[in-house]
Amino acid sequence: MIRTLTQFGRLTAVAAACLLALTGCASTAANTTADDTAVDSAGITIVDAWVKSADSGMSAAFGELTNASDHDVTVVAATSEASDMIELHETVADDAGEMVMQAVEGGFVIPAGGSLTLEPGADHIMLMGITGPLEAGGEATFVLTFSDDSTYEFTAPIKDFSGANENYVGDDHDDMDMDE
Ligand SMILES: [Cu+2]
Repeated sequence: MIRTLTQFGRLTAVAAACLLALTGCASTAANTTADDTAVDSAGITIVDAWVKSADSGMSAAFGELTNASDHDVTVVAATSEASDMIELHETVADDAGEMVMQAVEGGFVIPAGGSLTLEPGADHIMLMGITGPLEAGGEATFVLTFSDDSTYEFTAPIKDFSGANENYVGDDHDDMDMDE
């Protein structure tokens, strides 16, 4: 019973966040004199961005996203020439207590006037299938899309890193493990 209530509470919170996002979009659209600060991308910057080097398969991108605006901003998608498919991942403990990563529902929320850190073992931008080797010393460019359809582009250096090997909770579990 307690577990059910907790899950329900979480779902309610997610639903409330979605409603808030929708309300934000609606009021922006209705306000024809909105200045640039109303565009989600206007207040967003990323610092210390980096991508994990990899020969093939999966990799991940990290960094600290800062939101200088007065409203929460939600990253709903990311794209890059470095990977055909990209997901926004969170890392959680599964029923057995093992840390696993999975697509985050609703995207990454960067709080108003705050920041969101993407780092190994936590939230990250998941490159599901890199299009070529990512070699340390190189760089990769990403485009983030926010819930109001505005976008933010950044370029991140590629670095060697031995961690960030959480298992992926996907349909094809064995094939989705990150190789070293
Ligand atoms: Cu991941």
